[in-house]
Amino acid sequence: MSDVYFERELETMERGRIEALQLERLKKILAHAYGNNPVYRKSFDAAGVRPADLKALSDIARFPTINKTVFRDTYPMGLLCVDRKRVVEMHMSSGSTGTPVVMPYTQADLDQWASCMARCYAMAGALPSDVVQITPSFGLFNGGFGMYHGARRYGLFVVPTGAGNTARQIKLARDFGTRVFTGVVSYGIRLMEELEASGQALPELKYGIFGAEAFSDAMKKRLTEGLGIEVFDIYGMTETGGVGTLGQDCRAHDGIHVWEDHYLVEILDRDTHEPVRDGEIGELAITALTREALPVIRFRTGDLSKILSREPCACGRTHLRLAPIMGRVDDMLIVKGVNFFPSQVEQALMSIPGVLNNYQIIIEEENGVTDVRVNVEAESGVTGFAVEKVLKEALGFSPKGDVFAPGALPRQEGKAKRVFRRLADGTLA
Ligand code: DLL
Repeated sequence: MSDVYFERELETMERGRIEALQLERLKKILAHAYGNNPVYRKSFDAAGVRPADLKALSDIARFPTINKTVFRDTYPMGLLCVDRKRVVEMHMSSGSTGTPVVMPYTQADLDQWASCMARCYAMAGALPSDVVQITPSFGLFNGGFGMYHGARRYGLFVVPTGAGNTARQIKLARDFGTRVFTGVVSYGIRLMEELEASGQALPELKYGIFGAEAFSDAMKKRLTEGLGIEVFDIYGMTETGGVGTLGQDCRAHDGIHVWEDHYLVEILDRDTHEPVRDGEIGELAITALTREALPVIRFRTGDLSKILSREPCACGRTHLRLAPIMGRVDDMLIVKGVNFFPSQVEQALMSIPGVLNNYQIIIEEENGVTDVRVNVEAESGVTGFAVEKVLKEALGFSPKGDVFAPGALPRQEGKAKRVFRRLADGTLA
């Protein structure tokens, strides 16, 4: 397969060289965090480890893990590892609990972000001077600016629309000949629906880069076919430095390549937090090897995945591949003794002909028993009974299924909210 690269040599390094580079960088970053931040120093001291104890990559397991709580407890910048005067930008996610997570950047961090993101554009097949339309919002959310920094680095022509106003997005895509469309997954769906409803097409459009939300294979297929483009699953988060820092799938669509020269990947057992073997599902933990202002060390992301392969890929890249994110550790629902993830509900719903793309999973208590109701938009002819049958086969129990007319269920700007709880007064939260 012929492929486009942004940093060919680094993206195709043989595994021995990747691991040697990781070890060298890991030693440096542990010393940097320990030497320059009291929160890290205290936590290493409490675990009885020093940066100098790390002799091999596997020794990372001796160091303490962190999670979002540390960010929240040290708000706004208690994890900073450089002089405050060197910080040039910040991004922030408020998450579902509303307590913010802040990521500060030095100029070198912005350059690192731009390079990771530029690799993602190249990996999708984009060429310098292609037109890219950036629809995640520009602001505290890292999506808009990250895609912007990377596009400038790669030399794309940026149409920075930001979020919303789909009719205008379509007009601009036509007027400027957008070849690469970027967005959160639910915005890709919105674009597809609006094009279908208005009978328009975007003949210049070739690539869609979507992420920030769980992305079932069935939804990828719908977007690929509905938009008539090649669809990519891009991954990243505030804590690792934003969209694209962790990687994306390539044109072989055989897992998400993680930029291993910049990040060390571990998959941990969800309960014990001990590393698991390749191929086993667990919580993804990330150590940032090349970030200055706030390098995360063994950050438990809350995302569930598994390592698919460390072998070279058909695209020529050698960086390991992760399974698409299956859901978040705390997203797992337990109803009638059955554990399942919202992404399984999506996968099942999208397999039903006539079922549309907008749905809600509602957890409700009736007489002290937890139950689940799935609301979905569908074309006429699809019955609640048919939906329940498919859900029963997929999940192993029967949630209630209610069918709504196209456009009847609420939609959110930005990341879609899919799971709701019914409060005592009947409203959804
Ligand atoms: O969502 C970064 C991003 C922006 C990625 C635009 C892709 C496109 P946060 O708001 O900090 O950052 O949310 C990070 O979103 O831990 C995952 O749970 C989820 N997430 C991000 N990308 C994917 C993906 C951005 N490709 C959190 N598939 C992460 C599934 C994803 N979940």
